Amino acid sequence: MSEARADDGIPCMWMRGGTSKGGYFLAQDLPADRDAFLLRAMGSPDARQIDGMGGANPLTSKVAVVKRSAREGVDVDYLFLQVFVDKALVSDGQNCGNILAGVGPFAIERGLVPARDGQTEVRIFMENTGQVAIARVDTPGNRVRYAGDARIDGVPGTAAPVPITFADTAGSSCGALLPTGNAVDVVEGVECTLIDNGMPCVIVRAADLGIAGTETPQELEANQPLRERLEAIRLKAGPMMNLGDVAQKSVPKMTLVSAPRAGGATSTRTFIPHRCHDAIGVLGAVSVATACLLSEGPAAALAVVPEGEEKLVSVEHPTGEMSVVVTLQGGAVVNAAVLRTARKLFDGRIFA
Ligand code: NQM
Repeated sequence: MSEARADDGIPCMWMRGGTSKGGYFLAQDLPADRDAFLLRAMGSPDARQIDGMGGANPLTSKVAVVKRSAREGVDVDYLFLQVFVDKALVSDGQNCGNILAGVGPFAIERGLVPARDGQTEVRIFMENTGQVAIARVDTPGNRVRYAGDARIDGVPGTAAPVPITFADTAGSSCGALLPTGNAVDVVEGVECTLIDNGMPCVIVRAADLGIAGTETPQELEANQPLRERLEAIRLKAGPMMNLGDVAQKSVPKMTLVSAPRAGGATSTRTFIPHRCHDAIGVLGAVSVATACLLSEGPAAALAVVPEGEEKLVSVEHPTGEMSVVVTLQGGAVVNAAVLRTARKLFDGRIFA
């Protein structure tokens, strides 16, 4: 923490990471009143975030705090912070695999990791959940390149690929992949899978809540009885997942699954937890993909998954799909890989 005065501004890079967007800071640059500073910087609490940089959606009100790592075999430590839009709350209670996509480029740009000529591997310790992710960043001529041919659903155009690999994400926040020990629990009369393979998620069949699973996020957000039902399930599921009282937390996420419609493994609509995601979170998708591989449960029953110890599980979402490549050992997912892209939008000082 620095003694920097907020009215002098603080160095910050604004980046798109995957399908999310937010401010990237070096840990040393943040002031002692970090959370108050970030709330002012984003313009929270306010539904429009009119007096700050936030985009009036949880997906665009995010922060990465990055520092050189003291851990062996790790380049940088990354702490993800969710700045709530309409509450005066900054939470480190979840990780974010989309914002993670910008951490490698940011770390190289800030000189925390030397760029190689070609591609640079950045090993990132995710402080929120205690695992390591490996990101590969395009660095021709020892400089980060953002332009490229990779396309991810939910983002227009193309950009340089940032492939990311995760290992050992099971039980990241809940202590176990299936924190209740069951693949199926009945919560509020609805069959659910309570799962955490990087992101705590409650997976329910869309049809069990009276929806098709093809609705737009706007239609689902306008469905007040559905939202109340989902929140009632979530509040019960939180303690069952070892997350305690989740009334003020952004986990668990609520994923409604239905049969795939575009050749994928499953089709999803995800509340994160009170807004409906236009796509799906990265680690959320890893958790849903893992649920598809269980022999029981709402996701597994409807899923179409390929054979083999290494599988591409395509998780369909409202704006396309997210491909998760999972590696199994003895039936358990030991490794997951996703393709993301990131883009530097702005580098300067932020005033709050
Ligand atoms: O699950 C949204 C996002 C996320 C989180 C959310 C994420 C992840 O799309 O790893 O990426 O679920 O809050 O950025």
